[in-house]
Amino acid sequence: MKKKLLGTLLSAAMVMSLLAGCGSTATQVQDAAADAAATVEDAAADTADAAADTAAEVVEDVEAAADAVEEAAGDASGNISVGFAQVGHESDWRTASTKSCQDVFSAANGYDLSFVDCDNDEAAQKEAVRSFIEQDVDYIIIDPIIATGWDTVLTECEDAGIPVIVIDRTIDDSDKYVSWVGSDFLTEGKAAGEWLKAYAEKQGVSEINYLIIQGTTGSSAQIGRTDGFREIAKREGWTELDAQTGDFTEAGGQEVMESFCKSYSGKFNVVVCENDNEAFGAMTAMDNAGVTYGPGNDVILISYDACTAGLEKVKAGGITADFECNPLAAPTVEGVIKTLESGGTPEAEILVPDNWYALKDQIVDFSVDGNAQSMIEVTDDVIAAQY
Ligand code: GZL
Repeated sequence: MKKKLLGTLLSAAMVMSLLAGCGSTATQVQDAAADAAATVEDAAADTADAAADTAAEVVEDVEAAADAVEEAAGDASGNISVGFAQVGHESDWRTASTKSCQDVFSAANGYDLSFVDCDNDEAAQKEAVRSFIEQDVDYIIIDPIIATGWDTVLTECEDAGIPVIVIDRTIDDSDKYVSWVGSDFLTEGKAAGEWLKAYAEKQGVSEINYLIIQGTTGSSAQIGRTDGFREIAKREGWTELDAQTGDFTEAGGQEVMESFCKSYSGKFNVVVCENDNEAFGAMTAMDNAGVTYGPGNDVILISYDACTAGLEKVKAGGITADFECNPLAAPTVEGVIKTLESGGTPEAEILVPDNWYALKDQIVDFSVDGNAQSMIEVTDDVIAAQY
């Protein structure tokens, strides 16, 4: 293109010199000069456009090369890239779940983990998943803060060809994921209810007036535990005085229990906390309100998770019974990924086992859906081995 511009310039110069040399009028020379200038300007513009096009092509080529290098680097590491959108950091259970995933999906084990703590923010969690799509990770793991609102972003994962594995809580409005690995929350709720029935009979408690401090509203853990316990409560004719969310946090549990102590003073004899951290907060509130709880006291205190600190509260006679939800699902999730890597088809649903805990005198025989249940006596050794 430069040649064209150069040729045009030379041609214009030749015309000017010929006109000047053969006695043309000044007007003729001016007109010719204007024509020549316009011609040169057009040629220069064409040259500039061509240069711009070339530059854009060069930029595209450089970007493509950079992408190729980045992809090659990833492939060269040989590591499997995993994006994990975690609920947040709201509880001891969550801390154990996060550690389990970070321990399993480590570089030493052949993984490049992109971990996002979504701080209990549903929008942030969707954003994290979309960032994993942008990164073009090999797998996406999601612990969904709440059970609904997932089909759009899971469709984007499917369109991007990235398999999704759901851990812990469930997604109830889309099936665009490979596997779910977690606990049976409905059974946890039923187990708490069936245990209470058997324990109340043993203790000679004929009337049950209970309060529930629920988990994060709309999370499958909250839904399952509430529904499971209420199924038994309804069958046994117990009275539910109130149910409010403590959002699975200690502060939330304390705040709700403070309100309950004011509103239902002297009227309740059972408190169900849908995780240990809420129970810790509820204990503080009941202490401050002069309400006694635990074996041999005014209130039967039921909790879920059975984390180490929760079992310590059982041992100390605070929590009466604790219904575990196992947070250590990461090794099972890794098994799903290994199956996929080897071209296999993993199971769609994989349950991790839960146990039920109490002190010796609070262990009773009970069944859930006709299945006899065993309980683990809380001892120092059991506490030391817990998550
Ligand atoms: C249950 C899990 C819950 C725990 C809480 O599987 O999602 O979330 O019970 C945690 O401790 O906050």
